[in-house]
Amino acid sequence: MVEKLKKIDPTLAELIASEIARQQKTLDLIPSECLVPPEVLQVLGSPLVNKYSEGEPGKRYYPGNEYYDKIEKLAQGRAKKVFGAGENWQVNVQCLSGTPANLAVYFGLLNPGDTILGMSLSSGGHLSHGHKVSLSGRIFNSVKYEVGSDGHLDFDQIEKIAEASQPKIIVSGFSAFPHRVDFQRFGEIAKKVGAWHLADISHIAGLVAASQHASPFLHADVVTTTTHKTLNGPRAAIVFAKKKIAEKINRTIFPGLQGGPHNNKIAAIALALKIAQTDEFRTSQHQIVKSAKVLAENLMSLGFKLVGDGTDTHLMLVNLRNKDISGQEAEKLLEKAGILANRNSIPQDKNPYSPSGIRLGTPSITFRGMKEKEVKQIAVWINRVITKKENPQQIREEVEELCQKFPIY
Ligand code: DSN
Repeated sequence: MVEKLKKIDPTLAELIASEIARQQKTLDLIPSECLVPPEVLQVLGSPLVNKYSEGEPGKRYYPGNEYYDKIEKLAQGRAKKVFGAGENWQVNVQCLSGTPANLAVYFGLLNPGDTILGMSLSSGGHLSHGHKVSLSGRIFNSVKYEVGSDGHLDFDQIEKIAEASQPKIIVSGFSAFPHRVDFQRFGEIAKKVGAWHLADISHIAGLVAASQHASPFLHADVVTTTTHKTLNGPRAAIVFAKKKIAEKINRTIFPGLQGGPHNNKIAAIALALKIAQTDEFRTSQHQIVKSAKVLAENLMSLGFKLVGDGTDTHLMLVNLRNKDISGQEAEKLLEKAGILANRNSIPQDKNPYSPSGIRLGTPSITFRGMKEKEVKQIAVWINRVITKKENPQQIREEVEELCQKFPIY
């Protein structure tokens, strides 16, 4: 296969080889990224790519879908099993990714101008939770809540804002929030104001599947998740909805927002969900959280300030305001040292392009086999780059040496 590709398109073959080498030589601390098992990659690149199957299992607009029906049902059944979604839930595995999944929920359940209450970007919310540059904030009226001054969720404030703004949807679940989410409290507030509760568990889906984080299913009306973060599957998404509202969301996904589903991705979701039921997966999720704690503690003992003073998930947010360096500069220097960590807004930041934080996470390095010992070393490297301003090239050599001991495949 590789030899054939080299013949047909040496330029592309070279670029792919270079990217694989880059991944091998780099420490990926971006918390939304993972290291997909080779079998999932195989399924993604299988002949399942060749087919159209608009519609749903048993009700397609194309012939020849006997096996796709079975594959999609397999993915749906496993999704319900892995997340413990009971009889009153329906599942849709056709969404191409997280933002389309959230848009399908809004467009399915709301009318233009209705209010969505979500967390602000600088507090850790996601663009698709009502930010003004996203359709979620352009078509709908977006109201925001912030984390409290301690970096934690302030439910009194959230309840007050919900009562005042009367949203139709309250979004819980975040992109850059390092602590556990109390889905029950969100559910109670949503019920009180007559709103739907959408729990977006994209970041923590793997933790939820492995019981490392409480499940939202008893407290939400809709649960969305991408499948490529801690869940470690293909780049796609799943939408779970209570049966009474599922049809509206399903019809928004197809034919509202999408045409033919990507069958290779649906099969890869099915496989990722099978893997998510193994002891090995559960052990990895446990290690992800353990390693994140160790990284957070070590960084704090080296003088770094963390938003919310630590983590109890897979990610943390470093506040760089006391370090005389912007998030963007830190991101660049770390990249030169072979460490990928993305710049991120932190509370009170105004400009997401030039924020004062960086976001770090442990999923990718954990799936590579790294544990506490390596994580402590990583904290030292981050300190040498950001605080001591050592030559990143020197550190890069040390990083590459460690990476060699932990091959990505
Ligand atoms: N871009 C993803 C993240 O990094 O959290 C969310 O879409």
